[in-house]
Amino acid sequence: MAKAMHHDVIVVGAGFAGLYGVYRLRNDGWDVLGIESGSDVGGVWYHNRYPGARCDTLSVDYSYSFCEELQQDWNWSERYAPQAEILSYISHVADRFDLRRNFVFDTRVTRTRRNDETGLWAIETDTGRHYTARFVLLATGPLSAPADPGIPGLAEFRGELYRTSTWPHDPVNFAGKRVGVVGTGSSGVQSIPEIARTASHITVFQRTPAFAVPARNRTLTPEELGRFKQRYPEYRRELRANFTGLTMQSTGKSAAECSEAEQRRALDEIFEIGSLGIVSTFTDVLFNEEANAVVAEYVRQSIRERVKDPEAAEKLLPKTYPIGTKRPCLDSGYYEVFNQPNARLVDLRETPIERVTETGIETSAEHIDLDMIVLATGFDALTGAILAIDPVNGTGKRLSEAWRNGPETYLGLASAGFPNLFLISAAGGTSVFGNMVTVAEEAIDWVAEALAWLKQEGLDTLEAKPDAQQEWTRHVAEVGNSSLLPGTNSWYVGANIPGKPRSFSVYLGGFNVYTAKCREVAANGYEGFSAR
Ligand code: N01
Repeated sequence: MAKAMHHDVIVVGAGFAGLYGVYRLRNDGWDVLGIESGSDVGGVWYHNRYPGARCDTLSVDYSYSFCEELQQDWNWSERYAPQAEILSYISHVADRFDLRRNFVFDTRVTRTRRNDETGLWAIETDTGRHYTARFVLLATGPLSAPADPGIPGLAEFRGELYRTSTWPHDPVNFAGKRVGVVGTGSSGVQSIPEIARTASHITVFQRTPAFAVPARNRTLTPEELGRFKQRYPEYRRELRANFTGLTMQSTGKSAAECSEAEQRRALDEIFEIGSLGIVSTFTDVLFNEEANAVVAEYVRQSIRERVKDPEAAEKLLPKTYPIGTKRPCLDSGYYEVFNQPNARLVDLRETPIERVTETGIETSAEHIDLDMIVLATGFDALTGAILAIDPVNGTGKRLSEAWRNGPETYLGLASAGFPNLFLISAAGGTSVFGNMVTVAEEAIDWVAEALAWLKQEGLDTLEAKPDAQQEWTRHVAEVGNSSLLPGTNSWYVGANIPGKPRSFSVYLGGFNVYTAKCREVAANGYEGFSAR
């Protein structure tokens, strides 16, 4: 085997988190290498280039805050940025700070094993090149490992087969084609209207209807952007002080504290803005069934109004789970697709898919001929990309074994028994319930400060203590269990992956509370970690 190349720190992933990780740690004087499986920077924004892909949080929020000049110079063109613009932003950041020189691309990490004697992690990759590092940051993304939909016969299909999560770089032409889309989460809801625009026919295979509200996306005027820029640092501080790190719409009251007329007015207002903030209209939407039902029924009514055929509308209504317990979607013309003569909805709860054939999809009721199948079938969320790297500690214990009952972390930043392996935007933190860019910046800054502290103290190892991890994991579960989220089958709890242990492991105590806790731990000499 070729000799391993050594670096102080290895960062896996060149998405928002990995790029900032390399930037920050390099600035701090570490010899850092980033490893990325894609051919360039961007992470999920590099791979998920399906038509209609765009951010469903505000562009001015979903961007780096670490450099005032960067946020002053960059001009977002739309309220919700399309994938191509986000990718060119990420590319601009890589150019501006000359980050590509610290990365190897087209390189997938296949295994990560620690040697306790040397204190080094050995990183194996699919190119045959190997690396060692004392510190490893897994900036692999909570929604980046595609889930296998487990549909029999997929390999037999002779038409064109695409996945939204690994969309080709060359344009895909839908014109004159009979397209079948499987999946109606965010990726399906975003891509279906774009595909329906030019396909000769589209069949949407829906297993569970989504709650989607109109994005009301539009261009940002220079005046609007100017208003943000005038007070960007202050705006960022305000965001960091709230529950998600994102612009939130809320009455600040529980549903019960509002009269019916007030409830209606608040929902109308937020619905008109076009925001996922519809699920934070009242403080208890995710925690109280009655409050939840008010919002859920409001959105269901909006769907009834948008879909002309009452039978199709009925099938599109989400009725089996509380709103927000599967991630809601922002849509741009999704429900209106079902008013088009070239579109059809197949309700898989009535007629499940039996198999894919050479020429289409066979349900329990019929065979549907297709020229193209698009799988918008989701991700092995939160743990999939981390466990794909197969971290093994110095005693030979796999992280997958340590997490056999669900992920256990201390603050979402580290897992006991796996020293110097840092997790970014992972289970146990606010992760997917926060502004993913700010969440990543906070985690990276925390790790960078921890590494600087170790160096200053003449130490080189930081490891979560089992009791601190146990207590934190218990707390995360306790807060989660006070909400409605664990009760729904969703990717949040791993229900979309057969055999995955069911666990709700996102910290729902709030981004502001979480970051304060992380800072407090650091200020108390990395309380709950053993440093040596
Ligand atoms: O995946 P999903 P996604 N047969 O898991 C269905 C983020 N994101 O890629 O619900 C038939 O939400 C599955 O059905 P069911 C965002 O956080 C953000 O859309 O399991 N159907 C579901 O309908 C989002 O939540 C943006 O019954 C099958 C769908 O496929 C997360 O990524 C854009 C099936 C999967 O929906 C994931 O979204 C896109 C099968 N065998 C994504 N297997 C932004 O806007 C699965 N399904 C930033």
